[in-house]
Amino acid sequence: MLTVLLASRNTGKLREFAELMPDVHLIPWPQEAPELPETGAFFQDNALQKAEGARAWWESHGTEPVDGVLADDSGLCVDALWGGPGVLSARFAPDLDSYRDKNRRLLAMVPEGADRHARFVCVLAFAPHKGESFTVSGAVEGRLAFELRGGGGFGYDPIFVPEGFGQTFGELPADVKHTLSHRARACAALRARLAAERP
Ligand code: ITT
Repeated sequence: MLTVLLASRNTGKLREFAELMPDVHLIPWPQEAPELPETGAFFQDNALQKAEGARAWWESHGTEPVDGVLADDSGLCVDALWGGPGVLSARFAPDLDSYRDKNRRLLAMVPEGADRHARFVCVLAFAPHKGESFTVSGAVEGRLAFELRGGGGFGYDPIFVPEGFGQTFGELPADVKHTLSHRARACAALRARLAAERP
């Protein structure tokens, strides 16, 4: 079984990775570990920065050997907001504490009658114990709902309706989200890449 350090403090992501990769032994990023900087302009830069930063820290502080370190940089890209909040999704509306309020703010920023197309994007970076890091990605197209719907998922799930569905990710069961989400698609690409490298 592959043992992977998951360089994320986002509990929503942690839960999803555990569900999406039940055959991988995932070690959560320890509480006492430092905050991982993400200063890049693109999802890919930030994912690599987090994975490699975590690998460097684990080399001197790790409590068990790992096959590699996984980091996820993701976000919601809204066409009517020129792709925002995008790479800044975790830092959108820092004056608001709850995602309920952040989601309301985001919806209020979209002008009436505007194109409501949006997509979730996920870039995963994998830094192997030894060797070169690489990234894979996944996306899911959809549109913004007109109000928050559903209490499932996390973050922007209650305002995102994936293409082909009438319900938001907040309303759809997790196992449905996992058949089509940006993170599920990126995980499938990661699995394929790892299988090719470790037949
Ligand atoms: P880590 O860096 O510790 O992993 P983070 O929350 O800072 O956690 P990101 O910088 O990648 O992670 O920010 C991504 C944000 O995009 C996240 O905080 C959510 O608000 C949102 N997001 C990403 N995937 C999502 C999903 O599947 N459902 C809802 N919101 C999502």
